[in-house]
Amino acid sequence: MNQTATVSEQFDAVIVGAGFSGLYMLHRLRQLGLSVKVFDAAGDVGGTWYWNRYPGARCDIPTTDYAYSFDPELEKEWTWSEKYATQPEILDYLRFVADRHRLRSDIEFSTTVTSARWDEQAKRWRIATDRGKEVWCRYYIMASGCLSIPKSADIEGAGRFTGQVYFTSQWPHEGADFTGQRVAIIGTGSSGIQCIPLIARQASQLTVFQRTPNFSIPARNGPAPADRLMQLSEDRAAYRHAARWSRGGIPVEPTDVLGVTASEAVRRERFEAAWEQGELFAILGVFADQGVNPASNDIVAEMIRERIRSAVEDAATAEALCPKDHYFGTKRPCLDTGYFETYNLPHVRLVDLRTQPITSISEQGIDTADESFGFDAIVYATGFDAMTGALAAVDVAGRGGLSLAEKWAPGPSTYLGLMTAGFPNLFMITGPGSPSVLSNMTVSIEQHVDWVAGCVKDMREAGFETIEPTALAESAWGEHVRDCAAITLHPTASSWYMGANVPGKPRVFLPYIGGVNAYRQACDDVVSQGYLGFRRTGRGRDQCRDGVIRSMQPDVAMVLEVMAGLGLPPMETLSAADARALMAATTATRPPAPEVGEVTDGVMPGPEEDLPYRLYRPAAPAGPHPIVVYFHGGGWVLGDLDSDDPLCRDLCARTGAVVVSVNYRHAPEARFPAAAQDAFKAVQWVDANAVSLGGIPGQLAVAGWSAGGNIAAVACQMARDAGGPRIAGQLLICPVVDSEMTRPSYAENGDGYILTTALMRWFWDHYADPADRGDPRAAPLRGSPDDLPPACIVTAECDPLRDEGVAYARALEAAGATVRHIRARGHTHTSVTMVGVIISGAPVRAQIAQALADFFPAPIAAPVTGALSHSSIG
Ligand code: N01
Repeated sequence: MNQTATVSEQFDAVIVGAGFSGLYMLHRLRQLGLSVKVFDAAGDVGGTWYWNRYPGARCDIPTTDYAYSFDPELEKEWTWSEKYATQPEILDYLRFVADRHRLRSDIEFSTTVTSARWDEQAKRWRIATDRGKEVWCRYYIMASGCLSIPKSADIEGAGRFTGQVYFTSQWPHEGADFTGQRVAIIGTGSSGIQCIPLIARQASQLTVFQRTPNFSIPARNGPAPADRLMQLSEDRAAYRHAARWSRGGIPVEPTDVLGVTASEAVRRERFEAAWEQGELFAILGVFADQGVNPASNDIVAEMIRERIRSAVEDAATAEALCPKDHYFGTKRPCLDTGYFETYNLPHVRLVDLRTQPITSISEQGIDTADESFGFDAIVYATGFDAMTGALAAVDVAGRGGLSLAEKWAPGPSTYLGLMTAGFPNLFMITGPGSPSVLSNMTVSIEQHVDWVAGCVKDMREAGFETIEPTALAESAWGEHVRDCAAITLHPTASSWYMGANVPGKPRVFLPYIGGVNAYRQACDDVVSQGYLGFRRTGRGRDQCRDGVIRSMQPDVAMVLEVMAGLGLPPMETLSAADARALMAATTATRPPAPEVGEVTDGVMPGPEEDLPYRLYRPAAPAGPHPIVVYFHGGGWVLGDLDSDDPLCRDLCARTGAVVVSVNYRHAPEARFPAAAQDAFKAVQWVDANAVSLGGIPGQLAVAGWSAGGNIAAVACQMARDAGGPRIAGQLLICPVVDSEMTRPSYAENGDGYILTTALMRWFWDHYADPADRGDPRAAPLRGSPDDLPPACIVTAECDPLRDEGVAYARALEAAGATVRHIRARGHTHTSVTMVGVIISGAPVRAQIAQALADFFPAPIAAPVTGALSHSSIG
């Protein structure tokens, strides 16, 4: 209870913050007829643009796009003077908006919200401020910004300095005059990079203390871009619509040029164009794969480093300014005006804190390990407690007194970045788990505000008083946010996106990187599915639509979308020959597969004819090696040595085992049990010839994917029944183990995920007569599970075959076999095996490789190299 509370008022909604978010939220809620109070610690509207008044402060999204779009008249009445407007101009714009919509009357300035408590009885929030005021509200909306709580000066001795101290994030309104002064600037993020050239114009000496060099490109500021202005004047609504459904909140034509495969000329040409354009989304989109592929990223990074080296005259300073410890784009890149050239001025010096760390700040200046510097002023451009800082700055207690700070101690957890379970009716504008800082903020802000306003409207119309996400929806969204980040290079950087700039802050990737468009679609889908993932209560009603809005791995979803767009005929409508030709055509377009030590083709005797095989030998360790006999997928009809070549290489490279991929006879030319007989014969032959193949006798495992998993499982049963050979383990990736097609996974995943129910039926029809389909050599789940080798069984969440794989794992386990069951979350029947295409398959294949390696007695190397994973940077 706030003892100092003196006044208690009731509002429908309280909003914290009067920046871009808060102002528009106020406007929208007023339109709905709600009573609203906005609190802001600042003396006027503006949010981030009220506080960050340092010299050179500008937006770095073109102002044609960095503006509200909800009010077409406003757009006509306001004209930006520059491509990237200055802070004073943006602040003027926000004042103009506040005046135009008469917003100030509902805003209490110079007032900080200190606590918010949910009252379960009243179904309202009780809000306290630092002015001793207490207000009650139904909806509590944090529009407090992503970058509004400055990091404190976390450097030893910071309080001792007797000269002037400035923070870029809290710049004095009267400005600062550095004429004739010795000035230090600590920090080279966007704020530092913007103010350094301007402060250098005044100061007699400027020393920049740099901990991490940053990528920056010239902003090329000037008039607003003519092409954008023309598009806006021709069809404003269409332009804004395109922005809303773009990846970053600005209409940009995405490229499909891959850095790794583009020619040097194309690489240069694309880079030059982006460099000349001077826009963040251009330089971040030179290549389609630069955000996910280290090699492609390095092409762009190196070209930027070339520019830095040519801009800075002193070679040692240039080298110190070249970022090398993070991939380009994984820390927020900057736009600058003459930043690097500033270091050519005789009175400007760079101190590289990597080689000369600050030991402490003294009364007179800054001491490093090597030198003592005297200064008249120190400017901290050291950044913010991003994304969660302002939310956690208020003492928020939700249902049952649950503290937001405590709930989020391991890292923030939200549903859509909009709400968090346990805190009914608390909305966040651009909260963690939403695109926010990775996008054009104004577009993301409008989308959030519109969603919240729509949600409040829907609740009032339906008579609901509270809304809150379910635990399932929230945790699944968190997984989706992590899945999206995990396929990119972003988590490898020590960035503020990761919380890495604040000591002790949990390292989680805070924003949603799946794109503004994908995110907007998810929010819309939640609503169209009756507020999926939310519980809404009121007037004796309790409506809970528990569920998960996105569960598929993002790259799998992308590939499915691309494939759907190709309009290929369904396989099951083709002849076997045409289906094989289609598959071969697809195979030819795959990216390069991982290198292995040696690949040789040969033939081995089969039961009726010779069987071609391909042997993959690892580069290391030196042989002999354990051997894995591998059978490709393709429904016993399709596939060959080429179809599963990338997977075989991947298994070989990751496990350090020899992989012998066998091309068995196919249906319909050779129907059941030909494939199974070939598989068993191949296992016998490899076992008998282990030494000449470079294998270790007795260390033999079998593996297979899909129908290959079927015959691998069958070969194990046949070997058991025949008394040999001894098989050390069976790796079954999404195997066909039964002919029964009625398990729930067929109903859930029978359509839309490449392997369909119809295709599976087509496969069975080609392979086996109905009367044979219960034979354990066709449906190993029907055979005895006793005395089988240890198994690793991989099932994919979105695979019709999932449940039979689960059943086989259980059957083997029940019979006493050692079973490792790997459940590939968010994957389809085919995606785990798509080496080099589906990045999210790599961690699953790493687990598979480990399971395979574990079949063998002596530990074998399971090298995960840069080519196989991008989880590390050299
Ligand atoms: O903050 P930052 P910012 N000792 O965190 C260094 C937006 N923005 O205010 O990288 C020494 O990026 C720190 O070093 P390191 C934009 O999204 C937009 O500049 O942590 N150094 C880093 O160099 C931006 O990304 C605009 O190793 C210390 C710097 O200080 C975000 O706001 C303009 C240190 C902080 O960089 C934040 O930008 C401005 C220490 N103890 C900002 N602590 C535009 O629209 C930190 N550093 C153009």
